[in-house]
Amino acid sequence: MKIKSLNARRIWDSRGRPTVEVEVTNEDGTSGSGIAPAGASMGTREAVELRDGGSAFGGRDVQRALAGIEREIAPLLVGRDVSDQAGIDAALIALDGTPTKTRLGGNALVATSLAVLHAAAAQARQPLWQYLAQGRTVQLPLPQIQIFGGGAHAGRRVDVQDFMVIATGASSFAQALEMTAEVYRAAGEIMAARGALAGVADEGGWWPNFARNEEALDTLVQAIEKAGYTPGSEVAIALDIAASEFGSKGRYRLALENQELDSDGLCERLLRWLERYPIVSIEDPLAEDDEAGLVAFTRAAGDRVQVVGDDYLVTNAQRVRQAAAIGACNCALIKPNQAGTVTETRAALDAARAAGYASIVSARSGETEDVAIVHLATGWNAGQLKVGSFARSERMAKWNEALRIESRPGAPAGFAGRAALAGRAP
Ligand code: 2PG
Ligand code: MG
Repeated sequence: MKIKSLNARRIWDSRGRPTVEVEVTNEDGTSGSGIAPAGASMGTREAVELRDGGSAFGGRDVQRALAGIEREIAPLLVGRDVSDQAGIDAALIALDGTPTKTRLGGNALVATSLAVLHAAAAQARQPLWQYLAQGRTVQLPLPQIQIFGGGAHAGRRVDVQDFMVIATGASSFAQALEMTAEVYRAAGEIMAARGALAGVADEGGWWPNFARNEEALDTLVQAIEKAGYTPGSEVAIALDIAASEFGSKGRYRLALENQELDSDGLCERLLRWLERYPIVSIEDPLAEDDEAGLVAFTRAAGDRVQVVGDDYLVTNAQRVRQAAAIGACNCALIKPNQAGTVTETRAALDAARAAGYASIVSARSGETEDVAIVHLATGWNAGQLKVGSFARSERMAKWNEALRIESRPGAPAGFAGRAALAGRAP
């Protein structure tokens, strides 16, 4: 089926910032749209967002990205076979011509690539996850869901970025959400009782009014217990340290504790947390430039817990292969806009799989009502999904979409559950 037209427009994301939406219409009238999300804590090697600069909207307008789509991308894609995702993505990469998509913008490319994918599924008259599964047996992913936001998503109120839970005891996606809803509510009640409730951070997690990073972990355990679950075996903790945000060149500054640690010191601190708390997954434990630290941490903890690479791997197949060769991380975070196209995103996932890594398809801190990542996680059988917290509709739209996928006739073959985690859960 040929692409008949391609249109782009500026819409607004969950932080009220401009972003790019692309709509692809096929010759038979079916269509699909894709929206670029936006990170706040970004890896330096990610596909680059094209923003206008200047004073309007804090320099974040996307008129240049839209102009590139209209003038260059649309003429290139109109008339092409919409189901040739690999060919279209290769043409987009060649048209941009830069290693990190600086000319046309990773935001323009990812919105286009996702729109093409959606339009291909629409003309095949299949839900996206099913179109991607291509008849293979797939499962709903295990969700990691934020309870407290921190780091760059909460004005750096605490150093650690994401304090999340994983419902390790759940046997369906629906049950995982039920359990998480109770923990989220309990955490809010605990904060309210302490007089510490102050709204939510960028991804909907409770604002982290804590005196120490450990206090957030203690509160998380209390919330799990208050919700009636056994920490670890029923509901466990996942962290995104996002260490690149507070450290580089082997020096880490924990502002909350007013401490500076070297790479070994941060490793030791995190290993102590692994002993004291029921943590099953830890993302970016060291900064993206601290490869030796990531290897050392993975060697020390990778058999017990999932060690996730985000800023360090940036959804790049080549970087995943390099990491696997030296033993850094055992799980890859998969974000389409870090790569820039659907095909490159899939290649990173395939590289993770080939290395024996687990994988987590992930949203960004700046999101919209777009639910594509839920379909990617399910249809590609990624095993895990990270979307932010259990509040705000840009997050809930995704959790709710997973419930629709799980409950409709012809649903995937069950739920990945705790078996999707790398490392051995406690
Ligand atoms: C991350 C993401 C999502 P951001 O670091 O994993 O939490 O944040 O989109 O700001 O990079
Ligand atoms: Mg991260």
